[in-house]
Amino acid sequence: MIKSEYLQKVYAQVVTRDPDQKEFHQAVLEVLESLDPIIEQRPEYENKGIVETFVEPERVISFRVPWVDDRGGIHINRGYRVQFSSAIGPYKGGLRFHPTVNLSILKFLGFEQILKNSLTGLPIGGAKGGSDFDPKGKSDGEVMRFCQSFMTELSRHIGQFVDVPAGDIGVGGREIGYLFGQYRRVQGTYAAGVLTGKGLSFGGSLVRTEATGYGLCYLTQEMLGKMRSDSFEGKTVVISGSGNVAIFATEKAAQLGGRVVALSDSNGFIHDPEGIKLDIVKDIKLGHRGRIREYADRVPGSTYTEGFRGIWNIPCDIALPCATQNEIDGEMARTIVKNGCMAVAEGANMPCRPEAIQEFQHAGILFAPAKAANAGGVATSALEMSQNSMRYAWSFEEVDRRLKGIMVNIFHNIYDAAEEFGHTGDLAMGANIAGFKKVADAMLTQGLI
Ligand code: NDP
Ligand code: 2IT
Repeated sequence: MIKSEYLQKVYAQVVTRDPDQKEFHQAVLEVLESLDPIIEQRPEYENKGIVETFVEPERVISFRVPWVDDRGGIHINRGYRVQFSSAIGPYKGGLRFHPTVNLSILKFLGFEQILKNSLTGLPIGGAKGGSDFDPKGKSDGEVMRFCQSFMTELSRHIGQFVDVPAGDIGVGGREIGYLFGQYRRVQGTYAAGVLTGKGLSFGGSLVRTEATGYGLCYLTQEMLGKMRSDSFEGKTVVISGSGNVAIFATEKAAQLGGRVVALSDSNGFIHDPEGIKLDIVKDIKLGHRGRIREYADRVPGSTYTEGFRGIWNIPCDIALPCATQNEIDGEMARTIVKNGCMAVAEGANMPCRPEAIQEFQHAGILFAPAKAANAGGVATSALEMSQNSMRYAWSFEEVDRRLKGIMVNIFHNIYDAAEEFGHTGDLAMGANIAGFKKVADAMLTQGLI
């Protein structure tokens, strides 16, 4: 519930302006509910109209993406880039290729990205983009032609000092390679810093592939240490999804002594009580883009169950949702609590519905919100931009050390912000306040309005 009349008015206007953008409303409400104490303390935010400016994207670009399939059939998809905020740096955020993509989802993701990027402590603004293109079942040639067409149009709107896209759902190293190739071709310039998540031979950074999942575990480990004097050691971990974030969260959780027993995709989930064998998952997912059900055919003692929601019935000490938004509702959250879970950290963006977060907080379970917990991906993207500017590449150990330092800092920053405003332990509130304050002060100082 929002208390401040000013924030209530801002939220009402967001809903009235775009009544159908449910995911965007959800993300805005979750943030505004946290801002009451800081709005009370800093009346200039209201007097200068900071919050109503903050919730309106600086620019929304929508474009046609025509492409030809392997049989000569013509397809038209829709492409978008939401350039939400450039108050503290060039627009920065991923591209999502998934049939569900629409403006509501991209605006929620772009909005969250502003706060997340602010929390990294690095100079990057917030953006998100993508297309309703479905890469599943498409040949490499089809994906390449789609990416080329997408970038032909997007290229006029981005640049290493303007807007720097990266990957997200459905966009990994293969897609970034095709997108970069087309950017280079149409612009006639080698500006490596225009995209992140690039291949290592053309300006990519070591650790970027692993960064979101590793960063999630570094922050979770710090949270367990500071708030429970505990760690991953000996813990049972359930991770949803089996894409980039889930795979490298599994790797790091296991390195830290945890036992990951379940993974999922949008069709179903696997359960391996002995601990997931990650080399087999990598072979299935990264080797030939297969489905997670193959795991159960290859590993005796493991099972596959249809339906991705059932994964949260498996008891665990630590839950890391790493698939997509709104996958954990109130009922699943109650099951997770009942089964004795001690910590939930969001690897995906907004995987927990508001009722679920309430369940965790009421039960006294540790909860690390996405904008802090999964910030390792974009933070390492910013490290990739730094290396591109220097025309230099750091070692794996160097980037990993910096990533870990950033995640530990984020944890302490959000913990301290929650404490300062009288809500010790409420990391969701701490993340919203700390992320917002930096951007709001930059807006005030620059006289953006
Ligand atoms: P991938 O495309 O690599 O993997 C996505 C995974 O989530 C797949 O297992 C996919 O299953 C599953 N999934 C996607 N959509 C749905 C759905 N509607 N219902 C159920 N399962 C679904 O993406 P990432 O791992 O990169 O992204 C996962 C999450 O992490 C997203 O929320 C993303 O925004 C967030 N994130 C990603 C970062 C990155 O650096 N990549 C950084 C920070 C956050 P299937 O194969 O069946 O579609
Ligand atoms: O949600 C996210 O933070 C990402 N998909 C990564 C964005 C980036 O620019 O690396």
